[in-house]
Amino acid sequence: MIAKYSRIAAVTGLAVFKTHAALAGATDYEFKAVSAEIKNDAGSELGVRLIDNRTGKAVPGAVIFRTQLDMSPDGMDEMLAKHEAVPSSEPGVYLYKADITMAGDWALKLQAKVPGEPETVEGSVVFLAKD
Ligand SMILES: [Cu+2]
Repeated sequence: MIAKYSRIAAVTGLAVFKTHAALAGATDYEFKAVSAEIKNDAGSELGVRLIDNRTGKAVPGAVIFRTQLDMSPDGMDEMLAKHEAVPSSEPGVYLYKADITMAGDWALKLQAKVPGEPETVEGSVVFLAKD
């Protein structure tokens, strides 16, 4: 009886794996810091690289339509920093200038539309601001 149950579980697991492989999704993408250390200063530059984890390659042409920069990693969810997108010369890298007002960990939270991906891609990238 136990053996029979295990066999069903194994078959079900395989089916789930196949479905996932066939359908790409938002979780195939990841935002990573270009440099995790930033200056605790006005006009500090933050860079993120959008990676397709299936290929390991950077993804250009994403439209990042919503961002928030806050100190949630240090328990200060309501502490926000003003920031704006600035042009990047490296494909797949997205840059921001931010007015950082406190040393410590900041999270840049992003929502993006990625070419060929119907789901919204979300990310949260932590930067350490140093004096
Ligand atoms: Cu703070």
